[in-house]
Amino acid sequence: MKSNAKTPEYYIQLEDKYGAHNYHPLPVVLSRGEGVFVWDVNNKKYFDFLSAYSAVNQGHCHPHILNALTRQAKQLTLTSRAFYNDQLGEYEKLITEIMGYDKILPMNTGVEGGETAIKLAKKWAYKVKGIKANQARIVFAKNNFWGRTQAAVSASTDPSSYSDYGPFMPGYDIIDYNNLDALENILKNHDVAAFMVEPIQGEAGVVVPDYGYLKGVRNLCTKYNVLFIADEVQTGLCRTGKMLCVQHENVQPDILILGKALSGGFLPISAVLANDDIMLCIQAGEHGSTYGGNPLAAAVGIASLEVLIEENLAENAEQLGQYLRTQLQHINHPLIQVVRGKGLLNAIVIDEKEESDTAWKICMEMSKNGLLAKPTHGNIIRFAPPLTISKNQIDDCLEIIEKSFRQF
Ligand code: IF1
Repeated sequence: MKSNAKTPEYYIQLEDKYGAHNYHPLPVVLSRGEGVFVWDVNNKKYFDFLSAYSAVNQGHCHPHILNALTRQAKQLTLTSRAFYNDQLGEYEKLITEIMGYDKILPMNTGVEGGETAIKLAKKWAYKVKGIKANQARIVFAKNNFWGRTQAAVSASTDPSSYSDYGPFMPGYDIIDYNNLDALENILKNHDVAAFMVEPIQGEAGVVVPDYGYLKGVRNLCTKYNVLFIADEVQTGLCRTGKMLCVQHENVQPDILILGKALSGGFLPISAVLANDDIMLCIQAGEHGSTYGGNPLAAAVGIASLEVLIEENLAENAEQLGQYLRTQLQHINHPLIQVVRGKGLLNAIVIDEKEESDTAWKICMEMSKNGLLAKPTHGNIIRFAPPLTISKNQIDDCLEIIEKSFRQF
């Protein structure tokens, strides 16, 4: 049966009846995507201003990645790491050269990247730094978000993420984001193995730290012999106008976590990168994953990285991001309190309380007008289109956004 023979309500009810209720989606049922656009089951066309939380930086169904996927899918998809395959090494060589690290450890989801980074930091802490057994501590920033596992929600300060999931992972410390004094204070404890931080806090509402924060983090971590783990799952891969967000301050974290756009939306692919002195602390049999580093993912990863570079997506994100923010700031509307972001990772803060449903209602209005965005908290709307978007398309989007605010 053709999918458009059924109504959106049909699909919404199916998910509602048979799926867990762990999400509250906008009532739009999508069935097709191409570039910056998605279409619903009624063939209504939308600009995608979420990009699957920055997983689709290269645009939906990018032909170069699709080609790599189908070519490799017919050849060999999964071997497990019990054997070598002819794709993984090529991918490892490419990504380490691009990112500037000796080695990569391939995983699948972003949260597994975070888990892996922390395990790696702990190994290093015991084997190299000389922390006593089971004493290693990991420091996080308030309002961090790195996924849904027990270890990740143990680091969360958001009750909707952690409530009723205890007991929690021990050995964590939480400090204020964008506060170097707080960081220095806690790093004085010799048991601290690592500070794990997002260069821009995504889920917190696209919170951009002061310029100099990342350099300060780098310097303090070096001074106190603590590993700097950068969670670039959302900010990485050209989203903020550079290949990596930390490159805005020219710093290199000790451990880098990537995910999301590493596949341009085709597969869950994540990666942890580090130099040999750290990465080789994990030996054979001490960490792994059935799907991590599979040949299909490796082929898709190569193609996804190629698109980012060949299409100059960092530069496009930087230029169009500046333009988008400037134009958004020109929309004179009493509800628009702040426009902030970097590159094409942006947010509008609505002049309302966090519990309000204004942001949701504005997203509904924009959806009617052909643009999909999702609120984060009740009063923040994220604007993160695919990085392949053109200036003309941004202008069309600005028209939709302005109109939606006026109609509201
Ligand atoms: C959900 C937000 C985005 C992440 C950072 C690791 C991960 C994420 C910086 C884990 C995941 C997600 C997951 C998605 C919603 C989402 C999100 F709304 F929470 F804030 F992107 F903006 N580090 N982010 O942002 O990656 O395991 O999911 O592959 O509902 O959990 P994952």
